Amino acid sequence: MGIVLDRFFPGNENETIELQSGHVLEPLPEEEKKKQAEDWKGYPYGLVRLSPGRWLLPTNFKRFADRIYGFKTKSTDVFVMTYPKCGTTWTQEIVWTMRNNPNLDNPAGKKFIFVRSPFLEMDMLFHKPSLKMMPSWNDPLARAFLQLCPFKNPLNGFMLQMSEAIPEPRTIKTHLPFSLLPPSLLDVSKVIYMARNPKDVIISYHHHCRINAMHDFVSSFEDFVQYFVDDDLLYGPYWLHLKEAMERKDHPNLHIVFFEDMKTNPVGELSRLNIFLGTNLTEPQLENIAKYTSFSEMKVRMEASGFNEDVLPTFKKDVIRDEGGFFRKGESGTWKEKLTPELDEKVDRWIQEHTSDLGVDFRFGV
Ligand code: PPS
Repeated sequence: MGIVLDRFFPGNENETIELQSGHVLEPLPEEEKKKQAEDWKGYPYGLVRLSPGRWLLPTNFKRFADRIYGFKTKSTDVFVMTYPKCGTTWTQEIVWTMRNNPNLDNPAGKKFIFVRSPFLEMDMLFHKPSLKMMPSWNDPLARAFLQLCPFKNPLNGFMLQMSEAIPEPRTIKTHLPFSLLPPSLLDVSKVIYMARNPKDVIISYHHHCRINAMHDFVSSFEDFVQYFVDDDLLYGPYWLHLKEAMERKDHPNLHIVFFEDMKTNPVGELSRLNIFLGTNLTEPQLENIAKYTSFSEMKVRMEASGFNEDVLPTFKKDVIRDEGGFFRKGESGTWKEKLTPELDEKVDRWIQEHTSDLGVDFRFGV
């Protein structure tokens, strides 16, 4: 038996509704809808756009938007927030480990990451009738749901209810921007925002949208870059996502970290996190955690536990076999292998237009 989370049709695709966040959720124009349907096979119920911001999200977002906006946060919560592919999973593992497994001897550390650290809005992504989130009740996520939410209906938001139910201190993952999250988020809880240079984000996001049937991107790499610079990818616009974080950068409950800095100086970045989180870990503990959460160790550990195949059943095994899985390269600068001079110029122009005034100094890898 499997749980099919998308059985609820997300409603009339063509309706315009106002959300509690103040955004107006609208259908895409017909022309754009047609192109999306040709290039993306993972969005059978389509996508919606939210104004202001032009945020692009699955139609299913409207089922969860107000509940996410009204999500009751706690003072012990840490939200790990990023635009997709900026290193969320890495940061989640670091934060969870620093707070719950500082000596690397907690058996709970072996549990699948989403059981320990849920993905707040994940339910909206299960929007393809053929996708079964849980292959069986033996699945670790399904078992965790039964334990944590015994009388709850998973169809009302499987991950959302897990996010509510997990014990404190909660470490919660989200790709949503500040404006779609509870307005008091930073006053109540801590947020770690991870940013990554957009050129590497494009490469990683393209790979993700090809391996993951939730997106199922079937067009060319050139088209994907165009989607990015047009701000037409899920969770975009990238620059506005980053801008909303940068505008709050002086808030004491916000910690901004760059993928590239974490890569070049993990122990230094963990020391900064140690202060932000108030975890009081020793230098040797931080060094051990940096090693434990390095790309090579996380890849081996998580792939051995079936991360690509069993636990994320929406991943396409044939593409993974040929092109690598979720843990692709974990490096900075791999865009140089893939962006042609023309595409690179296009992205440079986009960076110049949109991000040069944000006060961020991207490092593009050596
Ligand atoms: S997702 O699907 O949006 O939540 O992806 P996200 O976790 O944000 O980002 C995935 C990229 O992060 C890389 N990764 C790591 N890099 C370095 N060290 C560690 N430990 C690590 N873990 C994950 C992952 O490989 C993706 O980047 P690419 O460039 O594709 O390899």
